[in-house]
This record gives sequence, structure tokens and C-alpha cells, in this order.
Amino acid sequence: MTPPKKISLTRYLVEQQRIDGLIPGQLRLLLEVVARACKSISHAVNKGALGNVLGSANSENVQGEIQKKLDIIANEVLIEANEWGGHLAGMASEEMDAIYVVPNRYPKGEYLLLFDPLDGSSNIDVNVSIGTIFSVLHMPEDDRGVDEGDFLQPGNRQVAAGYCVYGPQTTLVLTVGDGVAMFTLDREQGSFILTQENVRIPADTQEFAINMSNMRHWAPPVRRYIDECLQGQEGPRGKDFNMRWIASMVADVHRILTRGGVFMYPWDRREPNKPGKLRLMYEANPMAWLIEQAGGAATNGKQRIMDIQPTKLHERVSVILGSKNEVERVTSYHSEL
Ligand code: AHM
Ligand code: MG
Repeated sequence: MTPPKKISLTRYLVEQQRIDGLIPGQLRLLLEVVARACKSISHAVNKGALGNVLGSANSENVQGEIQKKLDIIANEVLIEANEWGGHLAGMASEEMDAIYVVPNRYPKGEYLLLFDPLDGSSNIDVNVSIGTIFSVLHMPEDDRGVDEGDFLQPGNRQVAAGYCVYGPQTTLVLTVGDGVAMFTLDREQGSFILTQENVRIPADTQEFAINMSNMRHWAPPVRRYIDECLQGQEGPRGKDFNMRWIASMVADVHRILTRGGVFMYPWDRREPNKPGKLRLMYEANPMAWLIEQAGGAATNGKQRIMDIQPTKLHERVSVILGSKNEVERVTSYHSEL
């Protein structure tokens, strides 16, 4: 029997480019470079204590969060891999205060890359799944120089988005607006191999992901939704719900893309003036697009996440995403109040 054909990420991108033209040459190069950077981050993550990469770095990011050594390493890997190829005009990262303009010594390309270099930082030192999240935008046309304003585009303008989860396997998940594909890192070959295409999320679910320790701080619509889930078969939902919370958005979203579910990091009263914890540009937008491309939905309780017009680079947002019917239910609870 002939073994099944192994389709590498490179081949997949070339073939997609031929079929529907969704991946122009520069974008293909960009995605390959991001994948290569993720491979290198994956190696650093795997080494752990042996590579002296665990622990804090004695520095803070723009959000005032203590940076881990691996946060900084992953950020540097992504910048160094991407700055010289001629496919980018600039980059923005959760770990950098300001945008990174490609230095003049390199040619400038037409794309902007945004990333959370290592999401789920609290899990690094305890050997639990973490990941890299990325989003790609086009430079606005007729723009002469790159500035922060160029990055402030709503999620519906993304041209590619994805993440790489560093778990028991290293898996790269990607969309260019034509469905969601997953690639598993084959360490012997050193390349990402297509392992799933046309990923679909079931519209209904019996599994939710939320940090329950914040329950007393939630707004009434979120509380109502979770209360109803917790009542199980005897409650208004008439079914039992399971709960999972990994505290790495990449890993929680990966589970939802694999078997359905709903993920929430909603606004809460601890910081009433912040719309939420997660970042719109580096976390919510790319994940929202992947989820929608797989048939799910993503809102902030009031509107579609990808329609939010960002007003600043590090903007935060309330996030509800996953199985369509559940997301619509939580969202409808917000408008009933
Ligand atoms: P990070 O980007 O600093 O790692 O923070 C984002 C992470 C998400 O991956 C995860 O869903 C959330 O923070 C967990 O937060 P908490 O520790 O409050 O449960
Ligand atoms: Mg993050």
C-alpha cells in the first residue's frame, strides 16, 4: 500500500497560491518565515531548564507584567527571522512598547506582522502548553512611512492569522481566509506537515473555559450563562457541562478547534476601566478569525470582535469565542440587560 502523501507547509502554501491566489509570493514567504521562527521557539521551549531559559528576566513589558526569559527570547527570534526578508514594513508585539519598523538597511515589504510571541507565560515554568499567536495585515496603500496608525486596522482586514502551540506536539494552525489548516511539526524531517484541513467547530457544546476564580467580579450576563451551565441537566439548559481552563489561550482555543467548546475572558470588576484582559490585536483578532473560519463565532458580548476599530496598539478586549450557538447565547444575554 502506498503511504499517504506527506504535504509540507511549503507545498501547501504553493498549492494554495496556485488554486485561489489567496497567498501572494510575499505573504507565502512571510508565513514560511513565521513557521521557521516557531520551530526555533519550539526548540527553546523543549530545552527548558537544560537551555537555561526558564524563569523571569527582571524586566516588565508595556502592560506592567514581569517578562519571562522565554517571552524575550521568542520576541527576538520572531524579529530577527522576519526583519531582513523584504516582505515586511513593520512589526508589533505584545512584548514591545512601540512598533518595530524594519531597519533601512533592509528592503521594505507590503505587510505588517503582529504577534504575542509566547502566550500563556504563566505556564512556561510549569511545563504546560504555551504558544505563539500572529496576525498579518496589509500596509495601507499610498502610505509613505510606517507608523502606529497603520497597524490600527480592524480584524476583518487581516490577510493571514494563526498560532503555534508548543504542547505534547508542536502544531501550527493557519488561516488565510479559506478555512483552517493544521500542521504538525515532524522533528525528524524538521518541517511542518499538514495533518488536518477544513477544521470545523460543532455549533453546540457542553464544555466551557473560563477562570472561575473571577466569578464574583463578572458582569450579570456572564454570570447568568455560567450559572445555567453549572445547573446541568436539572437547569434551563437540560444538559451537564464540563469545564476546562488551561490559562494559555492558545491551548484553550486549540481544544475548541479540535472538539468544540466556548472560551471566555470577559470584562470584570477588578479593573472596571479596562474592557478586558486579552489584547485585541495580538490575541483576540487572530483567534476570532480562526474560530469564524472554522464555523464558530467571536464577540465581546456586544459586537463581533473582528469589527472593532482599534484605537491603540495594546488595546484590550472582552472575549467570548467558540461554538456558534453558545457564543450567540452569551451575546444575547448581554443585550437583554
Ligand atoms: P499572556 O499573554 O501574558 O500570557 O496572558 C494571556 C493569558 C491567556 O493565554 C490566558 O487565557 C489568560 O492569560 C489566563 O489568565 P489568568 O491567569 O487570569 O487565568
Ligand atoms: Mg498572550
